[in-house]
Amino acid sequence: MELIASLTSPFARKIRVILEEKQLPYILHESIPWDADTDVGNYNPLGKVPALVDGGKTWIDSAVIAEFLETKESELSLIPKDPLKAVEVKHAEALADGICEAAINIFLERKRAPELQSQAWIERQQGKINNGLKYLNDLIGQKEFICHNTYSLGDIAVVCLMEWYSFRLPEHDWELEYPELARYCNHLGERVAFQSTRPE
Ligand SMILES: N[C@@H](CCC(=O)N[C@@H](CS)C(=O)NCC(=O)O)C(=O)O
Repeated sequence: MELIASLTSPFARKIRVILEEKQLPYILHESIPWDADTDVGNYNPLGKVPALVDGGKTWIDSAVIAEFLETKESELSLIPKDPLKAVEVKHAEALADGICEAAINIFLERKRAPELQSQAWIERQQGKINNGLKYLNDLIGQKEFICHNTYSLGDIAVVCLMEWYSFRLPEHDWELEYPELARYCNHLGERVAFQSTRPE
């Protein structure tokens, strides 16, 4: 398998963590979608990472790729076989990914020339982040894992989100505001798959 990814993308990191956790061999094809000479468009018409090539077929979107990887033989299952439990895990993933999209919107907006930046847009995105983080913090509470007392794709999505948020928007001291979420992320972040994929 060949994974088209940039090393800082939180969505691509989800897939790198899954591949490590499932011990599935792959080739990392590094490509930064924002670079002028990026080749991401050869793999994804939307010009986004991640994309995954396997057996002549190319898959796009981290949620789709995560589901595809579940079809591969591995001792570790990250999406439950039970349909309702699977939806609950994907719900947690969608929540984390949605918060991540809002955070990326702020990150990109801040890269624009100051006179072009919209404070109203930034505040709108920050509202989604704050509501989402409070929801996650309450959902996780004292638990070790977000769903069903079992490590899953939902946990991977949340840790990739929070570590990206700390990495790119460090001015928000969320660990103080959301202590349950912080405890949970710090604990899970010790797993080798997170350590070996952490952006510098
Ligand atoms: N829903 C997509 C989002 C992927 C995404 O937004 N990737 C960003 C990098 S973090 C990207 O490639 N952006 C380039 C662009 O939007 O043109 C997924 O989960 O894979």
